Amino acid sequence: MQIGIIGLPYSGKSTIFSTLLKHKTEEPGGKLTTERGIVKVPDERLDKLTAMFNPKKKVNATIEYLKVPGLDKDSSQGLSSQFLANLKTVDTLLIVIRNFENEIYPHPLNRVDPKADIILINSEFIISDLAIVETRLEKLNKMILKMPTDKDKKEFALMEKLRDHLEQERPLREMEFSEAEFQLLRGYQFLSAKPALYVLNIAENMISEAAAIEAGLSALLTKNSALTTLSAEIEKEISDLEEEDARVFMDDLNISEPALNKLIRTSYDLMGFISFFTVGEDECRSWTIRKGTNAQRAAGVIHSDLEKGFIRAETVHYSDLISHGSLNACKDNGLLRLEGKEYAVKDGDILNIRFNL
Ligand SMILES: Nc1nc2c(ncn2[C@@H]2O[C@H](COP(=O)(O)OP(=O)(O)OP(=O)(O)O)[C@@H](O)[C@H]2O)c(=O)[nH]1
Ligand SMILES: [Mg+2]
Repeated sequence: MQIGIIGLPYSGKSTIFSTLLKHKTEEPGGKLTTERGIVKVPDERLDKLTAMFNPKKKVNATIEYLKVPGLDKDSSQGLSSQFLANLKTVDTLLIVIRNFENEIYPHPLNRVDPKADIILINSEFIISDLAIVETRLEKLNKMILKMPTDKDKKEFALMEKLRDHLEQERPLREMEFSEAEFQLLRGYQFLSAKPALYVLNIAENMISEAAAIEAGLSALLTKNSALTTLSAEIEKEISDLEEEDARVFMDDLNISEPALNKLIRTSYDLMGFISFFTVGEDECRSWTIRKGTNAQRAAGVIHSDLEKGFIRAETVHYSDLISHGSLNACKDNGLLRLEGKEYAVKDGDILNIRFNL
């Protein structure tokens, strides 16, 4: 599961990426290669569990981010094939939108207008998707004329539906698809169908206005998209400081945690992920599953043997454990359940898998 970081030139992609990874950034306008990095998903619950069980190791869930350069303001040529190829493996887009002035590195269109940038980027994707759909419709049309099949006719009808939607300048991510349609569309990698997290990169002196700015853009949000605000420069400063100094710095700015934490959690949610935990003296750990995953499959995320030999999942919810103070107290109060294979694991469940090989 990967998130691709994209955005217009000088929007702050490298600053955000390198801060996510706590590395130094390259010069603006620099390297045109993609870079990838694994980032821990911050989770206060895991911190509390770690304090309770005092294990040797704490292991956070992770997300992989990919910085994908090459989204240019000059769209006369369309999106570059390199850019499109780089986005192939990406499930979700993190779109950096600029909302700061910087005379040395000006916006490519010499403007600070987040609304216009969101529309511009979406229309690039819509145009690119529309070209794919039209090519496919032509091809299907020929195939159906030669030899009509149900399969091709179905796909033709679906492609027409996509074309109508795209022609209204709407991204595909807001459409509902059946499972069969979804499978049919998978191979096409439509950009406007990927879930999108807009990250508004605002000037350092504007963070107190963040909520108002977000509200002003909320009308642009569709299904499968979200918006979060940060100042890349501030986030970079926080990450460069020792924990103690960072605390003081954040207190001064009246912020309770780095905005990057929220960004990471929001991208996790947008991808449809939830976490369950395992706890013990050796290790407290957060695991990633899709919403709706059953207990047996969730066991397989830990180890394939646990899935194969699955018997039951001893389950207690994080909030019950915290409110009762210990696993034993949960047991005494009937809060430690034995769940079977088909149990849909909930966000915040603590599991202990009983298995037999
Ligand atoms: N004032 C201000 N400057 C910023 C902010 N974020 C980034 N910058 C500056 O803007 C310039 C471009 O930032 P980058 O992170 O390199 O942007 P980029 O999107 O990676 O740029 P390219 O890779 O060249 O397309 C750098 O000089 C940053 O220091 C911000 O929040 N406020
Ligand atoms: Mg860059």
